[in-house]
Amino acid sequence: MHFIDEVKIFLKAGDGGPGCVGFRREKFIEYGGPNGGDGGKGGDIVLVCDSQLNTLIDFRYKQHFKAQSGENGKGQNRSGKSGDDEIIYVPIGTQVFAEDGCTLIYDMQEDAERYTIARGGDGGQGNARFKSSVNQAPRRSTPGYDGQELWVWLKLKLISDVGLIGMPNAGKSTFLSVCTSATPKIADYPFTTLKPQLGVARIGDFDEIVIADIPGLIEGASDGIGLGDKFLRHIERCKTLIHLVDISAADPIHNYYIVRKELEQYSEILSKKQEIIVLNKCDIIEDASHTVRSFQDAIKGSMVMVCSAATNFGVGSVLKEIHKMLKSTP
Ligand SMILES: Nc1nc2c(ncn2[C@@H]2O[C@H](COP(=O)(O)OP(=O)(O)OP(=O)(O)O)[C@@H](O)[C@H]2O)c(=O)[nH]1
Ligand SMILES: [Mg+2]
Repeated sequence: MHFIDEVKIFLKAGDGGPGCVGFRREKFIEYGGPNGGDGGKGGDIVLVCDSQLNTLIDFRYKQHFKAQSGENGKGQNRSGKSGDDEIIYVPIGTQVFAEDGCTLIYDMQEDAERYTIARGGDGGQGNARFKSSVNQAPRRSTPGYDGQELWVWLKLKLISDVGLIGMPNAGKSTFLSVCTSATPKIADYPFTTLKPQLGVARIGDFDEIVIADIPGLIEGASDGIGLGDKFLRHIERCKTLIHLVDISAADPIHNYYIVRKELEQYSEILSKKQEIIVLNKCDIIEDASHTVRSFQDAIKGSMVMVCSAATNFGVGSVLKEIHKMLKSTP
């Protein structure tokens, strides 16, 4: 599933430090010559690809980036220190566009790839540079040059890792809302979700899983009943599926097979994807273990788990299992 994640950020490279006006002042040395050093160069702004990142979500909190300016030149012909570069880490596949949003500046494609997007200004010249045969004591220096500043768009096509499938009202959107910061519409009637929605679940400090919530499937979806099965194309490229089943329904196993049948009719690729069956709404029923066992007996080869998305019970364990599954899927 492709979703565009995009942010507009402001970049300001460091200004160059000004050159210095200075003269050699030592005992017994009259008319010591000019010795003002050059200013340091301003830091660049550098984009670096990081394969650990999946989204541009961090840019929600920080949109302005500024590199350090160069230091002033100093006496005794000492140059000012250059400013540090500002490094901005972006996920692989991030495209950098100019402020107009459509002129492509650069495409970040490989891990650890670097691209200098804004150059720091050069430092100014100290007065030692202006010494000549006719002017032995110049009082002239130049200021540093300004660092480049610009607005750019970063755009990323997201591909979800996990697709959430199930009948309407199974609790797919509720599940997405508790494990990610997405805020899908949730309501107690079928077809609340009308178009796909993505969320990003954080696993530990470093890993992220992109989950796609799509409208529910009912019997005959492949013939266009309900909202049809056209949304399934959005999860065709997911690595794995979470199949949510409402455990409180009259016949959960039958409901499971209805959705499976629609998947199989839609495409072989989709029907062969690894899935975890998650029996949701376990808070409503007395004893879930009986239903779990009958699922395990009826459906071989898929993992069966229990959760209550509404109370956030078991959701963490489902995420852990799906994370493990993703790690082992090439
Ligand atoms: N008791 C209980 N209710 C739940 C649970 N999860 C979801 N619900 C309720 O079930 C109803 C449907 O939830 P949604 O998340 O909208 O279901 P959905 O699968 O996204 O439905 P569609 O978008 O229509 O396909 C809502 O009223 C939720 O509050 C749960 O674990 N326990
Ligand atoms: Mg929904």
